[in-house]
Amino acid sequence: MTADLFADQPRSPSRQALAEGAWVLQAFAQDRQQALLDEIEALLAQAPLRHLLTPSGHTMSVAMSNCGALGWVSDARGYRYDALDQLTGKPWPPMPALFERLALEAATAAGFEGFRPDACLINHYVPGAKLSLHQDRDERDRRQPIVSVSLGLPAVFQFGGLTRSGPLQRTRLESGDVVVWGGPSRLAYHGVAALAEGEHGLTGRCRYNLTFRRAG
Ligand code: MD3
Ligand code: FE
Repeated sequence: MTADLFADQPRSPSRQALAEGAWVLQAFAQDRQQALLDEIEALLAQAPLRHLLTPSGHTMSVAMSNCGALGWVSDARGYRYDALDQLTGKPWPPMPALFERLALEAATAAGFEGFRPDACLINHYVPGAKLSLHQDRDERDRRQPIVSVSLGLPAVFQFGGLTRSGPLQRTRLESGDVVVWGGPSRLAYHGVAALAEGEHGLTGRCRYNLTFRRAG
């Protein structure tokens, strides 16, 4: 067995400012990774991963699903939040208590009080999958932060300013890292570079990202 088939070495939690209002909480979810992955597996059995169409008709390379009262969806009609999963015709599965707790704790650690997410987008990346530079602007209350949790293979996160053409900062996000975006960074452009080939001890050849939002 090679070293990269083992789970990551323990890392000590630390908080690092990425920009004003944006914090990387390194290893914040480290001790909950397997429990989070178990929940993800159960959620995806109820609301399977699927590749959504962008409004311009392209298929996204990242596969997605949701849990919580609202789910983020994209199709020819545009981007929006919807209470129903089009694939199953049913509401999205409820958000696990473990997810709600983690999102609240991470937001609090970054200085945002009382974060109660009603939407959790589950993103699934395999090597080559990427998320082009974009803003998250489909949520009603932009005073609420966004919390994102990385699991599995590492990703290079690209973080820009309030215009698409500004310089990009690049940060490597590893399994167990949590990022909180709020305040002046809430509408910053961001994306994820094409996932590199690899094998992770907990997820195999993929990365999950959980994105918690107050959408409604
Ligand atoms: C920066 N997902 O689903 S959230 C997304 O790794 C998305 O899958 C990323 O971007 C991923 O929309 C992680 C990162 C994120 C979310 C909101 C932000 C970064 C942000 C809002 C402002 C600035
Ligand atoms: Fe985003």
